[in-house]
Amino acid sequence: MSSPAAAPAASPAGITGTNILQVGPVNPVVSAALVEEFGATRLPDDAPARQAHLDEHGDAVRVAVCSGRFGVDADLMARLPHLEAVISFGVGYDSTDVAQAERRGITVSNTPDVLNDCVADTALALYLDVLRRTSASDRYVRAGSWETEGNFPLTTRATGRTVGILGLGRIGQAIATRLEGFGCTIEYHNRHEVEGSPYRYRSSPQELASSVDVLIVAATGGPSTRGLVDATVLDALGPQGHLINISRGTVVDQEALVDALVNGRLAGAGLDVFADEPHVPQELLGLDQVVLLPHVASGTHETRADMAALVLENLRSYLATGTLTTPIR
Ligand code: 8YV
Repeated sequence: MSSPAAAPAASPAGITGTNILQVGPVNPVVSAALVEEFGATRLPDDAPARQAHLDEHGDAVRVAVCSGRFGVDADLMARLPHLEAVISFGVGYDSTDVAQAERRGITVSNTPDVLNDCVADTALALYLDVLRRTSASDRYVRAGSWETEGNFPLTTRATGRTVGILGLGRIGQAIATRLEGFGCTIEYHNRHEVEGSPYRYRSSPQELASSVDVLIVAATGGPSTRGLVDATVLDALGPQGHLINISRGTVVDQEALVDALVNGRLAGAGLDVFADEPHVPQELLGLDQVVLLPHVASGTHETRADMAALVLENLRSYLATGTLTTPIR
């Protein structure tokens, strides 16, 4: 005979059950804990069921747990009048309406630092792949072209390049450190010059792009960086230049990027993120000089476990003390 499920323990702040809302799919360890440890409810994905759920439970919700992909957007936040905290899985939180949260005194957390290494590793994987064409070479062998066509065309040296980092935060810094191992000269542009940084600061994305071989986008997503890499920046990078993006698709004007790649005004690109995921512009699929990844930068067993642990640590901390461990900053 199975034993009855234990009732979720009430927290000191009295937050439990329908006071905690899961928004969208989240990491399986997090969603299992939300149900088993906290008795949380999940917002249905289907629009009518979602409306009905919000009509019935919206008033009760005090904490929302979401992800960088499916956050608490403006409409949803407006339906949760007693929301106090948003706990988001991922370092990026551009899917949550932070401006409304600030106005209403709603506290928001993300999962910084634990993913720096894996995201930086992915940036380097794209860097090497785009310059040395490893994915394209692999396709060449698999297609039997080595036997029929002969040697693969020459590629571009990856060691000793000048590389621009757009956004020298924690992830940008981890990328720069790795590139130093490749003898690269690092330059950067950031909202503010980083005090004590050994790298040369450039005052705009365009100025940075015009002085480097490869531009790596590591800036935070959201309204303040939307379209930061536009046609002007891409043209400054030029026909010998390469672009890597491991941040958010919205930071780059995707239409301008596709146009520059298709028309040879940019040498190549390595992209882990897109403007409208999981949709990837059709024009990019046939371009051998472009490496396309399905937003996997933090996607290792180890890092996702660390991110899940940090989400749950934030939730437990909020329930016990009313404060988050890693509020956004
Ligand atoms: C996650 C990410 O895949 O942390 C981020 O900002 O983009 C990725 O690590 C994503 O947030 C999952 O929702």
